[in-house]
Amino acid sequence: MAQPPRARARLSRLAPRAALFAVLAAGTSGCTSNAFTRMGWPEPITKQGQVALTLWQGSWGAAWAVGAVVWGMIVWAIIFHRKSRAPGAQPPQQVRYNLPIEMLYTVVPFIMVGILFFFTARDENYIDKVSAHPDVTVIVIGSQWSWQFQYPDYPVPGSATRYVTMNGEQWSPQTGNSVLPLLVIPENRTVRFDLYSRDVVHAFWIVPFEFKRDVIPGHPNHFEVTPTRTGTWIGRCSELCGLYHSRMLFRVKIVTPAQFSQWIHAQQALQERSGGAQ
Ligand SMILES: [Cu+2]
Repeated sequence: MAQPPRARARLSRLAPRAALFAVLAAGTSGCTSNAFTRMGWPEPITKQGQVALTLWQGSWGAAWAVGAVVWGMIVWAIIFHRKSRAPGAQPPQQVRYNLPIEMLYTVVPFIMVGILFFFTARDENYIDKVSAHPDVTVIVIGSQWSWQFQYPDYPVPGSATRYVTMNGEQWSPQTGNSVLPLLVIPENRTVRFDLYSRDVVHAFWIVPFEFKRDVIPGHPNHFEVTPTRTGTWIGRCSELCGLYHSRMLFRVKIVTPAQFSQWIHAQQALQERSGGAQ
């Protein structure tokens, strides 16, 4: 349909501005943060998390590339293969039962799935890998509705658990985050988690690890990470485990190896004096 000249003139005035706005929006958001390129994920704080993020971004990149090709072909077909309005026009030549094209339809998706499968399997193997001798081991015990952390490499003779143990309390509006169980781990060291449950199924989740794992009664689970950044985060239970599931939180502190050694030895001495974690 032909547009009136005034509307067409306005469109041609607005189009460059819209294009400029799109370029600016993409440019400025890219400069201030790369949240957009992470497609909703937080910044990873472990080596394994970085691998998961790269897989996520690669999958999106592949999906956008396939989408661009498909949309391009749709637009091309719409523009160049419209039905002719000429009287007596015939339908275009049909390509049903064209063997090479039908084989292409079948083989190309198989190749795409194969490529996604390859990278997923490779990265999953890396993320699931545990070393024979991790630098630090943490025993994680989930129970309704809190966590306990034990460090079996650091004994506390005479205490109930025999190791350095962090208890804390469940989150409450009165105390807030101040008494949540505290998990301290060193940066740039291999840290192994052994997961146990005292009652029902929980799940151990530190969001910027880009990873969670179920904590199942009678079925010990484990995994290993190498933290890459110091800081403090909140950990969660991510498996609905009863009334106060949402309050099953803990604090995670990643510190330098020197700070970790200082902290764990201070805890050891403190808990030895007091007969264990209070
Ligand atoms: Cu739970």
